[in-house]
Amino acid sequence: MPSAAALRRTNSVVDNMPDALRQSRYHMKRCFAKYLEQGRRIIKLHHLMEEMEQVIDDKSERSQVLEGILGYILSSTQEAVVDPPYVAFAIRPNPGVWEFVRVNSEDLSVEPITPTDYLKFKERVHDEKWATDENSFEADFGAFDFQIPHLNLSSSIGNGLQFTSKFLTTKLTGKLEKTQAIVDYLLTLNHQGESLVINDTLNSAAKLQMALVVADAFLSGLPKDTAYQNFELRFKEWGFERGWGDTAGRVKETMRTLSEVLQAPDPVNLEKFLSMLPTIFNVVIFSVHGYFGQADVLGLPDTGGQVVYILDQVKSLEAELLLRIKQLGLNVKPQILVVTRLIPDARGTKCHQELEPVNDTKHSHILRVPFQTDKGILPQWVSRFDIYPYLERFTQASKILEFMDGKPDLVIGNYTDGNLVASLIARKLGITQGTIAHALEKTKYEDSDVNWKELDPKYHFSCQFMADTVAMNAADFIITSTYQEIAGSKDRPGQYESHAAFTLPGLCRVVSGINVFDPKFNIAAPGADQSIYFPNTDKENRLSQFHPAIEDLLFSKGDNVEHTGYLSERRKPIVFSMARLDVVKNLSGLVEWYGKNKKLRNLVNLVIVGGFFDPSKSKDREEMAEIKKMHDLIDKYQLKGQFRWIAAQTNRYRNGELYRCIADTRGAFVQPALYEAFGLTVIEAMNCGLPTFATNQGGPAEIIVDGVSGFHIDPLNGDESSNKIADFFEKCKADPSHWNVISAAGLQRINECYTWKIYANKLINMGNIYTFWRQVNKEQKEAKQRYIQMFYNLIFKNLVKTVPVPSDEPQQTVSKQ
Ligand code: UDP
Ligand code: LCN
Repeated sequence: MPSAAALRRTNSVVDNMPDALRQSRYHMKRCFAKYLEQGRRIIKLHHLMEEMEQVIDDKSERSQVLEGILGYILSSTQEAVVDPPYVAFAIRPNPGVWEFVRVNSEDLSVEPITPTDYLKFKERVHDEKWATDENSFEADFGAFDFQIPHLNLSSSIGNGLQFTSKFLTTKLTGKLEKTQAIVDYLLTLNHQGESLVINDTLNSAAKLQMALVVADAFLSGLPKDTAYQNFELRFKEWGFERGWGDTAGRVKETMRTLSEVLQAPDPVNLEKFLSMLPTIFNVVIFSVHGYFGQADVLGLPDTGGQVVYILDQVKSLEAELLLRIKQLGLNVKPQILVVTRLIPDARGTKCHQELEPVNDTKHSHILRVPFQTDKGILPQWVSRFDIYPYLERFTQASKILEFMDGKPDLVIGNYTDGNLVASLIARKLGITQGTIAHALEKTKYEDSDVNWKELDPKYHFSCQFMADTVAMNAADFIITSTYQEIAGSKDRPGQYESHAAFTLPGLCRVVSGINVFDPKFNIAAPGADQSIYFPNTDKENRLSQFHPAIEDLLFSKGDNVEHTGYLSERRKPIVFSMARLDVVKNLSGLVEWYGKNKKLRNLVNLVIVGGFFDPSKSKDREEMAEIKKMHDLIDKYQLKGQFRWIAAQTNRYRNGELYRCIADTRGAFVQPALYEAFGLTVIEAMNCGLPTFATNQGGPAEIIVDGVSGFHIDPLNGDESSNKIADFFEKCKADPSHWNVISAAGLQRINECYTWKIYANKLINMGNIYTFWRQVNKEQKEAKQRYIQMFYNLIFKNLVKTVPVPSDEPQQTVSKQ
């Protein structure tokens, strides 16, 4: 396809479109006539192209038309809406950047239109009356952001922290008085009412600046490792409180950084100084729907990587907080509370226990709060899609405060439900809020916004999209695992980007939902616990106690409750995959690719972990269908002797060793998902030294550098993908060192970018810097909060009433995708 270089007069697609259409006028008129044939409708790019191919059936004529600007414009088009005589186009030349036009099919004239007009085009397909009603409800969250600076380069999206520091710098630059905001902020820092850093004696920038000069001269005369206690009293007299550092050397460094900021603010020193401050001690993390537990929960509905992520996050966060607090010279214990749902009907898990310490931590706990209905405590699990009626009551700040010594400093939500609850608590307590989506549902279902009425009875997307929009607007900062989660890739819009402008016809037109150029977006990728997932070559730490069980799991002959199928040639390398047995994870796709590809079957065995083999054991409709499909594929491709199917595994330590045993066979990990938001299994496998092939749809495309630290595969092109895997093994057969090269490059990639240490450091820096930003930006934040509150009360709460509260009958589940 032609590139943006094809654009002529300006960079705007809209400006170039009239010329482009004029050049191919004859063909274009026929194409537009074809588009109009079926009347009003929404058309996706591949259909636009297919219909064009039908009209211009001569290949060389078609490629002539598609060369140059028109081809570029069409390849950047996400969708079009036909509303005779017009066709409206939504064009996305770059991640996060959209242009909308309408083309009159009669004379091919082109007019730019606003996002609002484009949404109206879409609505007319579904609900004309509402679309044309001048008083239909419109939500415009962007209207409150006029003072907030935005990035404008697609490549800068997700670098919010750096940009915020730059913007703050401009606010503080000028006369010394401009830095008073820093002094005012420092005066608010305290731990349980005890002042930190400075006290009222230093209540102006001038006084603080002077005191820093005196302190610096004094510290220069001390050995670097002198403990703070040795000069604490003198510092107190000058107006300094604890929190600058544990030794003279560290205090001096922090003070110097502040002095430089006061003298002439610059973003690097400002970010460094704010990150050094004692801001965060107590953190509350919400992960509401459950099952949230430390054992025996993986494999239960809705319970996947989010639980793994949070447990690892808590451990790394506590370790980082302990280190920082020590370095600040404070004798304070951090506290982290994961608040989740207490489920009386716990199905053999500990999810009915109110309080549980988090393993391998000293100060972190899981607090479980039950869902209340008018009849009392709700005993059973409810799907995350049906969770909305319980969330407001769940938001009991008092319960949390009971367990914490004082107010939390930071609240972090996870997934729609946790993020909404976090927003409500943060507002109530006036504290900093971060959100993590893990996965937003909106992009997973085509046209899920305009089709909300059909989907609502099953998924309650109206509640979900509104809750997500409320939370992402209320949040002080948003943590994402990848760039693509925010702004997608060249061809595919990001998960957040899909909330920029969307519409639920008959209910609400969101003309500005979220701006992906907002500096609140930050990428902080998770890691995998490296005490569990480490390379197979690390012989000393291998968990050999699991080897007999793993030997049985992989190679024993007979079927049992844990495994079915067998591997007759155990010398062959193993291609391995592990996931929940959801449609979107596409494990059955991998089995089919393998079944079809003779070359691959000759080279390797296939082992997958996921779900159950017995459909009657599953409660989930989609999982049942996948189980059946797997059995059919085993028969169809006669996989006995080459394929082992192992049921879902819940022991992480054994799973770690399992990955390594697969690496011992010089095998590979394959993640074939149709779409994957991030993909923890990808980094687990890479940590264990397994060469990894992962979907190019979503996060894994960013984790792996194709051909260097692993490989990308196209889940929609099974033949190409299975050949790519086969080629790898063929190459390894000819040159065994190839396997080592890819394995080592995978590990290098992990250690450079995907560790929990890197994550925790970034997260606490975000907590510190956005807490300051909140204070500086107070008035505007309050105005926006009022709007969000109104939206929550007038729209969201009414939608919640449409979600049924279950009786005692067993519930139907819908699987997480
Ligand atoms: N997992 C597991 N047993 C299974 C399937 C998955 O322990 O049978 C773990 C896997 O190791 C990973 C998590 O569940 O830690 C899945 O996370 P991922 O991000 O890959 O997908 P999600 O389930 O969150 O969509
Ligand atoms: C949810 C998902 O769907 C995965 O892609 C992520 O890896 C997981 O959460 C952890 O963030």
